[in-house]
Amino acid sequence: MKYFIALLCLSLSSIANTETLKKTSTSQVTQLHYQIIAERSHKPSLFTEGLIVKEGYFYESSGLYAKSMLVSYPIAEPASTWAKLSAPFSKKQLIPERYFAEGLTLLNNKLYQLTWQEGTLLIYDAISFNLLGTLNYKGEGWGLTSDGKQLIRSDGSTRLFFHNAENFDIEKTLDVSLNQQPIINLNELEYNDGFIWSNIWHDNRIVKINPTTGEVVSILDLSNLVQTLHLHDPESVLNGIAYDADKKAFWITGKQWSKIFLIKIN
Ligand SMILES: [Ca+2]
Repeated sequence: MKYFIALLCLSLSSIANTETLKKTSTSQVTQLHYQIIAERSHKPSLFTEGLIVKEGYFYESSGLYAKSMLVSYPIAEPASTWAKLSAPFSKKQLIPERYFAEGLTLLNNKLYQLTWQEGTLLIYDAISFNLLGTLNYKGEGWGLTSDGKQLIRSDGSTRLFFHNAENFDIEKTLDVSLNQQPIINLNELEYNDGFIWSNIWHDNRIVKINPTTGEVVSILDLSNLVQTLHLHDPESVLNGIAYDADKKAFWITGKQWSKIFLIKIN
């Protein structure tokens, strides 16, 4: 009987511990709210793999073999629908057919563009779009961002890689977790104000990650926004997040989407 009571106490205490853990972990991860404050057109021909904003312009990396490109275009667009649809890119750099372009970031007036399985980082002058050089890496390239010092890469796993910006050597890795569980398929990235924001491939949620611990601190669920687009291609997934310092808000888009949305997150 004594043994039974001891066992009962033990299991009750372990249930209590599990409950405490659940409460602690769910209370740590906050659900973020957002308001759409503006929207503009986005060419559905763009298979968005990387999106950034700098001084009134979008810079976008578009993927797929034999179709990949790097483009820039102004945030402000013409008023008429026809002009919106036909507006040319401000700059456009076609990528060699053997590369599938992926994540994109800007650091010290250079644009850095990943390739999916080609292990090649393409480096451009941010003004002219001239190719300055390439660097090699092992593994896949998915998302790319920068904290102003290092280049931060995702590869579709739960891990983020912090690279030296000069030689692309890996200086640190970070395993990302949500409620103590690994979270996989981390895709397009955006560093802002001390946190890393990440799209999750084939998921309508964006996660906000503590870059020191790897813990997801907040979740932004954009399911309602995605539904307004009535997308048909299963690959037309949410995959574009860019912080606009002028507007103090985030631009959001996805692969083959017809719109980019400006949202305030709170
Ligand atoms: Ca981005």
